[in-house]
Amino acid sequence: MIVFNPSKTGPLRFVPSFERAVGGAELNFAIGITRLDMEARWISCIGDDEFGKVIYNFARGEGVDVSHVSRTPNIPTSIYFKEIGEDGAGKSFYYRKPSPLLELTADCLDESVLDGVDLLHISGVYLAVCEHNIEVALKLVHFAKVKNIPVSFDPNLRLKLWTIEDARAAYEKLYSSVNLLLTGQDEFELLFEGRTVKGVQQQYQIDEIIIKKGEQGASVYTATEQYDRAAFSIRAIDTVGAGDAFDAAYVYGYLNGDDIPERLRLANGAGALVATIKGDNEGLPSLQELKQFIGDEKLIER
Ligand code: ADP
Ligand code: KDG
Repeated sequence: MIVFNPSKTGPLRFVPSFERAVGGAELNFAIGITRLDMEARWISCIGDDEFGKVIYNFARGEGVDVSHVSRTPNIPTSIYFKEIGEDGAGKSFYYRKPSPLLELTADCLDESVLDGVDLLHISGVYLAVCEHNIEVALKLVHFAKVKNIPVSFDPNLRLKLWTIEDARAAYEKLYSSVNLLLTGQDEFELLFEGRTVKGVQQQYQIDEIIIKKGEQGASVYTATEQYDRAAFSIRAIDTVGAGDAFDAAYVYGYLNGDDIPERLRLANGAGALVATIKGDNEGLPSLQELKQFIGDEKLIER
């Protein structure tokens, strides 16, 4: 999506100007991965219009494989305006119906889309956008299972896009295929209505449930262990995208063979860095920036 970042904080009706940038949970995640020197392929459909060109070129410039991003002349590229509070918390105002994703159906994909892929990541925002997207996601998950590729899923619940009941019904179809469930604490409570993490994990046999807790850090639950890690201390400017950054760094660590405490450290670091900069993905760190921030490498400023 195109995101319009406000020139000042506070209610959108008092914001006179915006800066055009690029956002979208899935692309943020893909960029998070490429900044950490791993390869990412983004599957999507955007408008064949000026904003679509901005997104396409931006993704390509970040080194994301866009060979499976199609462009349609029939539906405009989606946009959203962001409101930012004094504490850095964001509100979204969407202009995305209809979505170009209407033209990306399950028939457009065959197994080769996952050739050379080590992990499939799905964001729940995608599922909210068009009814047939769950069918597309299930087809991809099927390909992933055939190829023995792990699946990570972030529900990224957006109640401005659909109801909690519709979200629950769609996500329910995925949980038992998910290896890593990366979710916010409030989101987990809303989705699972008071059920325990252990209970959810056992029911769907999810290898790891990762709970993101904003400035409180994050926790990971496996079948036998629980790991907790505090957040890094920062001044939050714009927290939108912190969750995607966290996911990308966690998945990076997972694929790199790092243990869970190390993955949590990397992920908390990436989430914090994104929250310190205005924009959904501008703050996504390179590997070196991340290592400097979490204290593994010395930072030479001048
Ligand atoms: P989501 O957007 O998925 O709900 P969070 O807001 O929980 O995600 O943020 C994801 C991660 O980013 C957190 O678990 C934490 O590591 C980091 N983070 C977010 N906000 C802050 C903050 N104010 N201070 C430090 N770290 C933060
Ligand atoms: O996670 C960040 C996303 O929320 C943002 O980039 C825009 O994908 C987006 C959405 O639909 O909210």
